[in-house]
Amino acid sequence: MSFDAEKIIEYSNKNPKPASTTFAYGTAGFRTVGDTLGSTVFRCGLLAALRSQSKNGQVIGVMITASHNHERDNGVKLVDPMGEMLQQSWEAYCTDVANAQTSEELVETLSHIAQEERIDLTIKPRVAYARDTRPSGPMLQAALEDGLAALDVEASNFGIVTTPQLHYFVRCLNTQGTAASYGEPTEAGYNAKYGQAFLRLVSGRETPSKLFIDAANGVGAPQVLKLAQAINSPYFDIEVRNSDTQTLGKLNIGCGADHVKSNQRPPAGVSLVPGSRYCSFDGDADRLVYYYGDEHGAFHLLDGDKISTLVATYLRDLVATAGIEDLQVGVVQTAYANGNSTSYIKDTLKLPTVFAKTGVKHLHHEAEKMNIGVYFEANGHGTVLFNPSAVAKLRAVVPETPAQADAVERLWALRDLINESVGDAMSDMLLVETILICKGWTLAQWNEAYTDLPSRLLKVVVNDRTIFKTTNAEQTLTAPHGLQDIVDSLVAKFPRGRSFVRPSGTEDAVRVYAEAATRRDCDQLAYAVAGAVFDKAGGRGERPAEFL
Ligand code: 16G
Ligand code: MG
Repeated sequence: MSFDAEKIIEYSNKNPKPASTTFAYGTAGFRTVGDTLGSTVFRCGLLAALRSQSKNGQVIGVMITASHNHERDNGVKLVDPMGEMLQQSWEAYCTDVANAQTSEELVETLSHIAQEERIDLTIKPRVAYARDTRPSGPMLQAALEDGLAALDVEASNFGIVTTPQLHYFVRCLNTQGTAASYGEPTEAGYNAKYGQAFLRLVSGRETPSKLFIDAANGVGAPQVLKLAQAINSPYFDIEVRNSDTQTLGKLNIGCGADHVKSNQRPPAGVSLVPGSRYCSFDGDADRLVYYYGDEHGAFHLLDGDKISTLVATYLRDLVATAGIEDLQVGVVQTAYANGNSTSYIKDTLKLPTVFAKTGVKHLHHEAEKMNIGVYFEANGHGTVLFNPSAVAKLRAVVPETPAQADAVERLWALRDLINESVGDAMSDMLLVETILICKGWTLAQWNEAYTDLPSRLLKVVVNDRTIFKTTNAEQTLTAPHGLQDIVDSLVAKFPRGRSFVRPSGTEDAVRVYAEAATRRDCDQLAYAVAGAVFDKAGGRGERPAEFL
């Protein structure tokens, strides 16, 4: 059995590759100007079909989104059968397929992959797909559908949903009717599963005040309204801001989780009232940050690190109350985690913590190694994983007291509340709300756990970012030669100083992170390191301004 080459070529000729562009499957798939992505998305349809066949006909997901990026951009990524990110060894295939220059070369590349992976091409491929609200979405969806038609895929279109919802649907489809059944693969099924788990956990407690949600003018807006409708309870009293998905030019502009985290200020359209509660999603609703304003007008951000410490503390305490021995809660962070959050986890919570490289797939794999792995990036992207040994231990408990029974029941309910397939702003928000309701905490009380060290993130544009190589979870540069020594000598000048340099996986730039005991020291360190990168490694455009 081989491909119907003629059919692939016919469809491929309808979706020609722009000759001069090279595409790369980066941290979160392909991402660039939406109008140039037609051939790439078409080809992802073909590759998703092969991936499905290589997984014995299980459903593979394809999501068309560029998350927090500008509306003119778009992107595409593949989702593996359990709702996790595409296995890394296949990323190179994606890049190869996207860059085949002609339709004939494309068929050759596909045949090569089929041989390499020993794929049984007689298996019926199955693919589930969705997109966000971007204007290039319909055009790219049509390109994807061409790819699916070219290989006779059994396809399910989930319409306009959040990225984590698509991950959830894929996992549901592949576990239906098994012991690992994850839920109904529909929007209503998603809302019922997470909504019911939430109500199980909070019923009987005091109802919280209204939560204002900044939906970045993206797909999270309509979806969170549907979730609220399904929950239909004063425990989830929300008001959605930045919910305009119709007007061009609004998506992620001046709003959304990335804007709030990067600029450390509230989004457009939201003026903070002391005592009120706020959170932001990003454009595809897989990131979440909370924030509030105090009576002195100061802005306080509760980012992914704060979410992770809140969740880890809650889980640790429940495990202790449940009296389950050898069930360890651990935390996975990236180098971007604020230094004080890491100290808090180690020294106060006394929980194990490890660093992973940036990007959900890296954190996810580290978290899988823990009994209960809590993973969050500082930018608000993350979730919790219960590995099979944790589930077995939970199942084996025979509670002796009502308190123990309650803790065990709550751990089960939490597992239902959490989208284990991938970080999910809506599910994470319900998790945070649950913990705050159960503790009776305000955002200010949550914020008391530790105080962030001042930090600064800068971007340096260089001639060639591929010359930057890192090790030690991206905290140490191994190339360009000598640059790490300079960073080390700068860091040594500042109390509690820490800084690292890494090439971005999503943009043509190098990122510089710095933190130190004071705002002034932190900024001096950040600009000194950025200046060194610019001078020693081919900086382009304007040299990062010295901090005065
Ligand atoms: C992508 C990643 C995000 C990461 C960011 C880093 C996923 C789904 N998304 O958005 O987790 O923080 O890239 O971007 O993995 P950078 O490499 O440009 O700094
Ligand atoms: Mg996102």
